Amino acid sequence: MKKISCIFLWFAFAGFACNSSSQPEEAPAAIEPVPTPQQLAWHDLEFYWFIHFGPNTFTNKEWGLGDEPAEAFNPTALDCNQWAQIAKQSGAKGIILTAKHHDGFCLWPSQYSKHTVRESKWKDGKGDVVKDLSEACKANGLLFGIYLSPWDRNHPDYGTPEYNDVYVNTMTEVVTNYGPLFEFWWDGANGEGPNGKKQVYDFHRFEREIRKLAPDAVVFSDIGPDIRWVGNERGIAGATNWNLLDTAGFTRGAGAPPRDTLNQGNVNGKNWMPAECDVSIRPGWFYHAEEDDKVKTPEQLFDLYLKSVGRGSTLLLNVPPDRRGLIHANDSAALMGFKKYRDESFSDNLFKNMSITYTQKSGKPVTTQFDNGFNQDYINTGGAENVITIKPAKEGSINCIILKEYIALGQSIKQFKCLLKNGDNVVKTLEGTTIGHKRILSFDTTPVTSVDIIIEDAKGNALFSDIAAYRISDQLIER
Ligand code: FUL
Repeated sequence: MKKISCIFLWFAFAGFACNSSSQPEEAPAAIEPVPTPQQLAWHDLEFYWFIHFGPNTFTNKEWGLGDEPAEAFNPTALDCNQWAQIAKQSGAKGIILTAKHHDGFCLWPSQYSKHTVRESKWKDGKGDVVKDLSEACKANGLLFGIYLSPWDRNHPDYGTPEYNDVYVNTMTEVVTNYGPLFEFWWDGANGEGPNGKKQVYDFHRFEREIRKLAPDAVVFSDIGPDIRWVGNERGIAGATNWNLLDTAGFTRGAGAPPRDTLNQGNVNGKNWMPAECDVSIRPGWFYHAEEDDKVKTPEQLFDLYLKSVGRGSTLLLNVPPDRRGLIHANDSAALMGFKKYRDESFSDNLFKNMSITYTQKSGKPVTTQFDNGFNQDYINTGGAENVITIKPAKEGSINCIILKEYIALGQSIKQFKCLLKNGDNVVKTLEGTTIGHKRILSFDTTPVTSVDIIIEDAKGNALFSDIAAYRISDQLIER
């Protein structure tokens, strides 16, 4: 491990020396806690899909009671390849499937349940949606993840200690048969089972088991262990968003931290626990025909992207297949529009050929020319009160700045300002708090000849892994 990081640092320094007039500095100390390699890889995914599909799709419900007949599940033209292809075309990096929702119905023929696809008429009980989707994801170069509701309104053992065995067994089945998984999703919603009882979940055991079964997956719940809920189902992260959370004394579900804490994180939180923004493309999580004209527009989806990915979080967008078992044309059209907006918006970086001046820790100012953004892992621009001056090679008008912190060494920046200048005049001042994985600032279009970034408050050094500027369509500016 040590050897790997030495090689890695050597490359970082070598890259730095080639591009800068300065001598390389020693790598700064990490600001603890730092992300695991799995969490770091997850941050980079930025956008992936959720799929809610099951008996609710056919009974027109959001929360089935678990008493619906298995025959209710009967898609007429189910095609997981169509889902995966549209997901890929929309720029998503993976899909998380509700293998079992609160009604307990298993989308695979589980040997631990009698409420599954096997008991349905679909494909004469020989079908397996989890298998089909895991294969379609592989074929389309997408990652695959699983949502397995702990709450089960069908299973006869629910509300007894035996149900914890059932949950571990089903978890083992899906990971073993359909992995590798990039993410495992534990919903905090919890109520009574078919016998009117509530379950006491053995989450410590679940956590030990999932680590053994899927060591490379990140595990989501209100309080992790890897990824936290963002505190709302609207897909909106806090304008201040720390990747840190204190979890001691809290539990999943009703015992979770307050929603605004989940939304913003804890500035000095003990655990690296970034927020994931889950939201549906339609009002409901499951498909309802009466919502066909309520699909979010490409502009609304882009705004959500700014408020999730643009605030250092990820966007988990739910796209529910219809009763045929296909993604509806309205959803797919909105997704293609959303993708087009992202492609057009972020294709021409106006800071592409920038000269950037900042102060090293030693106090020495460094001026570096970048040909095409950064071609090194990060620049260390020093600590609080430092000024980073960017002069783009060509003057132009911008309405969007993207900043990225090098989070492998922790999250440092607490408060910053961007001064947009035309000659010596400051023509616009933007203020922000956290940056983290990515911060997208959008504002009224402004002609600039240079931009000063002032780090007003930070825990340590401000390490940037990217700084870019764009001119996006005026209608897409965050409101
Ligand atoms: C919630 C559930 O109760 C909803 O049905 C949905 O699955 C959402 C993603 O999580 O807690």
